[in-house]
Amino acid sequence: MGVVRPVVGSRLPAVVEVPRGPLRVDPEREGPIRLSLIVPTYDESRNLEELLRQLTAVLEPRLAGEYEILVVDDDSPDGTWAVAMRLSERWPAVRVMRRRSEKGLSTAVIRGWQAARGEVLAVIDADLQHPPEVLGRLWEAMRAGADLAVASRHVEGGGVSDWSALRRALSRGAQLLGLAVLPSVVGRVSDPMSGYFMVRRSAIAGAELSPLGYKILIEVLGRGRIRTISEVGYVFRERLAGESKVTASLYADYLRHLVRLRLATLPARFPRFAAVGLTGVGVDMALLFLLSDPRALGWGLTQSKVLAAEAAIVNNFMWNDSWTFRDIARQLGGGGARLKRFARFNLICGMGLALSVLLLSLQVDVLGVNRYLANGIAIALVTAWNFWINKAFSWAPPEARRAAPAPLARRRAAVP
Ligand SMILES: Nc1nc2c(ncn2[C@@H]2O[C@H](COP(=O)(O)OP(=O)(O)OP(=O)(O)O)[C@@H](O)[C@H]2O)c(=O)[nH]1
Ligand SMILES: [Mg+2]
Repeated sequence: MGVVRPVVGSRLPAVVEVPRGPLRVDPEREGPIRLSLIVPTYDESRNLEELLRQLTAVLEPRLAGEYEILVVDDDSPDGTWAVAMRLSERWPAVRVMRRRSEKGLSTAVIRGWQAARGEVLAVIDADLQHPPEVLGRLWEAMRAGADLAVASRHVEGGGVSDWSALRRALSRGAQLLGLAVLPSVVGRVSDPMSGYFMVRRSAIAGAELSPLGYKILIEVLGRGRIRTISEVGYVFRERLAGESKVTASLYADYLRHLVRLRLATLPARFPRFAAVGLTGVGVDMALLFLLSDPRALGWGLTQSKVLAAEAAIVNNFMWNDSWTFRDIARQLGGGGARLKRFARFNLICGMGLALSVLLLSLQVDVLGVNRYLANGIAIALVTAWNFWINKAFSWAPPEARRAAPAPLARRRAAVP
């Protein structure tokens, strides 16, 4: 950890202004402290005193004078912000932000981080479902060098208390969906739905965050520069008091959030790959006309289609090898190596073709989707398949081939 100048003696003002503008955390703050813990609240007045008592009991022995707890309240009708103000007199590390211009859990957390002074930024729910004592282990993980320390329900020592089968299924289903849409983000942690974690300021500073709904951790993983991750098991407890704010519309938000992040984090090569794919469609169409149309050669349709598709595959390979993946193709070499790449590309695109037929009939015959919409979806999915599988197998950088892909930098529960 860098050198930290504690704010000795100077009490931070208890009322914190709401930052405006883009949701971007600054790289540095005046008078830095070591840890800022954000507590987003909406109608949590009955939980706050007990929560703050437990939080300060964990943090004071470790970080006295070098941490802050920032309650970010969205002008709760039950006056949570007023209760927080009163409690800040008893616990000087507590500060309060009362938001009236914006609403929502994720932006509350980011506005809190923007106003915070910590080198490490953290978040915890206010309803005591996240056991405060786990903070000690998260902090140790950060001290040991992690960029991100996540309290997880799905590693050793983790779990959920009394969840119904339906809620468990919904939670796991959301995780699987995330894995399908954004494997390189959601797959980095065992509990991507966790709302209890710490992240190093330097890992997210400067990145414009754009979350939707509840899943702020996915945003941090997707847009931050996170190299090392630690996970610490915890049991998600029952709410102490008050009511859940989870509604069905949050599932729709989650889906939109995933798609938004997917588009924002597409590799720079993808647009080139998609453009090459379009030229392939042109080649395929033109040849199909030339070979099969009665006004041209008038050959059989199947024979013509196979030739047209193969010509398109050759066209696409040439463009991708000399443009989309040019830098990697150079490292891999020409001649026999290029032929091998072509063979792989051909095989993968062939599988893609079979996949698109399957996807089309599944959507049209089983789900009753409009055939043109279904075709559009099938083309999008198969383009993604072709891109990622070819990236991994046809144009894998030489070093990635020699060593098996390094497991994602992750040390689970590495901390006692
Ligand atoms: N500032 C702010 N906080 C919110 C908002 N919605 C929820 N929160 C807080 O975010 C935390 C998590 O919300 P919960 O409703 O407990 O969600 P959950 O823990 O996923 O679901 P439950 O298990 O049903 O409690 C709590 O501390 C809430 O008070 C919001 O719109 N603004
Ligand atoms: Mg809760």
